[in-house]
This record gives sequence, structure tokens and C-alpha cells, in this order.
Amino acid sequence: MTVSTATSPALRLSATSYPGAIPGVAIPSYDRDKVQVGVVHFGPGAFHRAHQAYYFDKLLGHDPRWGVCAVSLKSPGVRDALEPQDGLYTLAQLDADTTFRVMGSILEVLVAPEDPPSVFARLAAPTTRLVTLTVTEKGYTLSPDGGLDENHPDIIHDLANPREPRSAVGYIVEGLRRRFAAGLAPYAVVACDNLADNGWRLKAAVVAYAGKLDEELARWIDREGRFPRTMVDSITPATDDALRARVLAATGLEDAWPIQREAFTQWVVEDVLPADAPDLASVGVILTDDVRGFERAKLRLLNGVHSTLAYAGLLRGHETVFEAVSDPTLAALARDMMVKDIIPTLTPPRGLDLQGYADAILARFQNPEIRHLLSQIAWDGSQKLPFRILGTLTETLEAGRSIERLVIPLAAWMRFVARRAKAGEPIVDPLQERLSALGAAATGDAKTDVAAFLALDTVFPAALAGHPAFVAALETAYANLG
Ligand code: CS2
Repeated sequence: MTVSTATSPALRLSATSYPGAIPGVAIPSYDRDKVQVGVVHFGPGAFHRAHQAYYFDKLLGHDPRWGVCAVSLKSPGVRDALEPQDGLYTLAQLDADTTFRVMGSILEVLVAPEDPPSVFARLAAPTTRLVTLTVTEKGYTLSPDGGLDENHPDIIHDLANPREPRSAVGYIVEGLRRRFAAGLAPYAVVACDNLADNGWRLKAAVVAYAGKLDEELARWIDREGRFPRTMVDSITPATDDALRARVLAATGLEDAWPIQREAFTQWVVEDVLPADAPDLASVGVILTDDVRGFERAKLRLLNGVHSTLAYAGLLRGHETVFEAVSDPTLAALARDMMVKDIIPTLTPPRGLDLQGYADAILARFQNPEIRHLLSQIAWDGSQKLPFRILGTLTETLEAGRSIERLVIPLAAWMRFVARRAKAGEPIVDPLQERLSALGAAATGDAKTDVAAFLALDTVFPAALAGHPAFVAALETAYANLG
């Protein structure tokens, strides 16, 4: 008789296998069979599974009402990976002390286009008190002025077919309509993407959309709806095969889609949630009336510098954030930009020392355990740069200070787009076609190339694109990067 365990395939992570995870791996401390769905989440990408799902997992330790129904608006990938695992997946927290945790808060994953009625049933259930979203900047279907983009193809489609929507806004409103009709309170809607004033913008878009369908519904949402603004933070590199192998070795269980992030995580939520919302403060969420200060500081200091390192770093041949901040030129640029340009535009929220905060962000970028690809951050530049850079830049210009450094990420983005287009490489961005054409046509001449990019009116507001000092500084930066 031969007994060999060496070649036997590892067990797949699931509700039956997880108690057998290698000791030291954290596993759900609660009885998953007793957990109810109390949260519907749109966009169960890596960030949600690293961040909000983690807070709900902790919450379930003392309150079984806050299990998550995760809804993919487009692709079935997450459902296909997690369904055989009963919604379970592994979260690796990579830092000086790396830890692994089997996460149990996602109870089901629905693929909205396959089954809108199930999504609406969850949204309309009295037990659903919270709707959260991570749908990326473009998922908010906003126009450049910040309101609902009525010309967005998904919004045009949804207004014509409100019972079979495609957009997050369409789902949120149809769910609220059903609750209104049933005499239920609205759910609170918590936007968790990196947009300035995220909750307010979403509320404005939702109310505008609802108003096109039913004035009374729109007034009810406007009056009763809670759309807190939030700041979310945890660096979450995309999953790769190295992570899958590491998770298998650490847990003894095969996971089709584990998630990795740094140990640091922060969630700041405007303190307007209704009394029957989950007790987020009990799991470390900061509830405050001063969210704007946190959110501006994080967007401008962390995300703004991230995007700067991404475009400038890729042009200098780096692959990861760690490599970019190990390059003395880029490290100096990042620090100067934070201290000399960005901090002067910020009002610190109570209790936050901005200099210390900036130092901590740079230290996080230097985490050697985190392999965060610059190319991941470079995606969707047309959506990210306005929130991350243009606010700081406009205010700096208005204050009469130099914008010499702040134009670098913009110039580097233009060079990056041109380089990819000329190499025939795809550009991941909702403006992909336009950008590829602009990049392919770029001649290297600063005046003509910069003028062509500045004509992107959904990225650059007219007042800025026509500002002579801005144009001149941008042309100089662009020429210097050639
Ligand atoms: C990054 C963010 O991908 C990006 O654009 O800047 O995802 C960043 O890692 C997170 O906001 C950190 O909280």
C-alpha cells in the first residue's frame, strides 16, 4: 500500500474546509449560518474585499445582522471564484508582520445583469439597512460639473428601462422606489470611492435621476436619504499568482481569489447614519462631522502622489511604488509636492497633524512587502487626475504660488499615454479611444501636444485649460520629460 500526501491536491477553501486552515490563520469567530444579509454592496472588487468587507467581518463577531450581499454590475468573475468557496476568501495583510485571515462577511455574490430581480429583492428587504459602493470614479456616472451625466449611455438606457438598469445609480433608485412603495425607510448609501464629496455627489446624482422618473420619489430621497461622505484608505495591490501560492502555503487551502493589502486601513464616515445602521464605530470606523478634511488630505496627499509616482515612475522605467519611492529624484519630488504644494491647500481635520500624516504615507509607500504596480494606479487617469491633482493645482494657482511641480503628473500622464499609444499598447481608461488617438498623433512638440490634450473638456475645466500660466508651466514640464 502506498500513501502519498505530497501530490494530493490541496482542499479548496469553503464552508466545510475552512476550520481546517493551518493554525495561526484567523477564521470567522462567528456562526456563519446565523448571519443575515444587512448590507448590499455594489462592486465587489479587491478594494471592497480588503476594506469594507473586513470591517463587516469584524462586526459579525458581535452582531450577526451585517452580512454582505455583493453585487457585480458587470462581470461574473468574482461570483465564479467565490461561489464554490461559499463566499469565503483569504485576506493577506502584508507588513512587517504578515497575517492571513479567512473572511466570512460576504454571504452571496449576485451578477446584476443575470438576475436583476434578486438584486431588487435584497435592496427592498426590510433587513437591508446599508448599501455600500466601490464602483470606481467612472461608476458614478457624473458629468464634469459633478452632477448626473444625463448623456451617459448607461443613464440614457436606465431612464428608458428603470426596472432593468445597468448603472449603480439606476439600481439604487429602483431599490429605493420599491422601499418607498412598500412604506419602508430608505437604506443609507455609503459611497466608498476616491471622489471628493463622494456621498454628496452620489446623492445629487440619485435625486436627479429619480426626479426624471418620479418627482415624489425624488423628494422623499432628498428628504429621508442618508448619503454620508467617506474617506477610505488601504493600499490594495491586485491579486497575482504569487499571492495565490503564498496563501496556499500559509493556510493549506486553495483560494481562487485571495486579496492582499497593507496592514493599515482606515474608514472615515460622515456621522449622519440612521440609528439602526450598523455600529461601525465598534470596529474602528471613525464617525465624524469633519470628513471633508480627512478626505481632501487623503485624496490629495496619498492618491495625488500615487498618481504622480505612477506616471513619472513608469516613464523612468520603474514597475512598483516601492521602486519609484526608492528613486531619489522621485522621492524628493513626492516629498516636496506634499510639503510645499499640497499641505498648504489643506485644512487639517481635528487631531490630524498633516506633516506627520504625509510622513506616514511615504513610509507606507516604502513597505517592501507590498508590490503595488504603478500600471494599476495609472489606469483611469482621465477620471482620477481631476480629483487628485487639479483641485490642488487650481487653488495653488489662485494663491499665486508656483505650480511647477503640480503640472508634472499631468505632463507625465500625457507622455505615458503617448508612449503606450505609439507602442500599440492598450490604455485602460473610459476615454481610451480618444486617448489612443491623441497619443498616436503626439509629435513630441510641447505646444501642439499639450493643446491637444487640454481639449479634453471632461478632464480639464475650460478656465484652467485657457489659463496662460498653467499652459506655459505644463508645456515646460512636458518638454522636460521628452
Ligand atoms: C491608488 C488607490 O489605484 C490607485 O489609483 O491610488 O487605489 C490607493 O491605493 C488607495 O486609494 C489607497 O487607499
